[in-house]
Amino acid sequence: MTKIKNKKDLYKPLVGRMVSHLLDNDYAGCESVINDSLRLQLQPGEIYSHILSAAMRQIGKLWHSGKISIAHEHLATQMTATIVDMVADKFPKLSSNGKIAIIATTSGETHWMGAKVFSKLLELEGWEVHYLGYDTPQTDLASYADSQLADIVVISIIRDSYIPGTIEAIDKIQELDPTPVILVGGPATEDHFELLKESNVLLAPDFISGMDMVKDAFGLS
Ligand code: B12
Repeated sequence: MTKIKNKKDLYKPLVGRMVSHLLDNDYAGCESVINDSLRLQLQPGEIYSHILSAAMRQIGKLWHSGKISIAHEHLATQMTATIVDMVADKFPKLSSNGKIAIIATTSGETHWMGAKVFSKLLELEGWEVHYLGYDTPQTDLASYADSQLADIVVISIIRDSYIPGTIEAIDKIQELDPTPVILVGGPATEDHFELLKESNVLLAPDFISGMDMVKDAFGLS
């Protein structure tokens, strides 16, 4: 029997299969990858981070190197929305913890996958989630959070150019009373860590550490 040295050995073939099924418009194939992940006892955060996001990053590389077209990338992106829901539907959901989360990307940022994935992870942990999708103006995000008495506002940011808009949103949300916890996640947070840290928000480099931070902040196990 082949010995699995570490988890990377588990993830790699699953990612490869996911990429080819996404490019073949093969939902059943994608579901078989998710089912195999469950049999290997991968948790939702691992499937989202190490299988689905990793597959989308590979699709991005293939697109940038001209090996696939924008049409293929768009197909994979659309399929991913369904697969994000499919993963969550395969796991039991905790009962309600009575807390409310608002999740969005700010003005201009159209990369929605990180926000959608995090909304599913919070739902599985018993949160009431208001997932606003992408491209929400800063002022509207703050007033919506106010109207819902949100316990947490999660902002996902992929591109550097949206850092100023994200800081503007943070400032507006921090003027609310009561002030919700704010968590910012996504690749752009790593390059601008020091700047965002000054805003006194939680900064998460990945989905799994983001969920750990949320649990710590609210004393949830
Ligand atoms: C699909 C895609 C699109 C789709 C977006 C649909 C979607 N999925 O949301 C479309 C076609 C719309 C698009 C458009 C563009 N895109 Co695009 N896109 C991608 C692609 C291929 C996948 C994005 C994705 O879904 N990744 C999956 C995510 C979830 O993976 P991840 O970011 O690595 O996630 C990990 C962590 O970052 C973190 N994380 C991520 N989000 C969050 C959120 C929270 C709350 C937390 C806690 C953690 C967290 O956790 C994950 C691991 O645990 C990437 C390639 C890539 N490397 O990601 C390029 C990429 C993001 N795009 C890029 C670019 C440049 C563009 C365009 C400017 C292209 C153009 N010339 O028009 C436009 C900009 C649109 C805009 N106005 O914002 C660049 C961004 C470079 C940069 N840093 O600025 C990338 C990296 C490609 C590249 N290598 O150049 N894109």
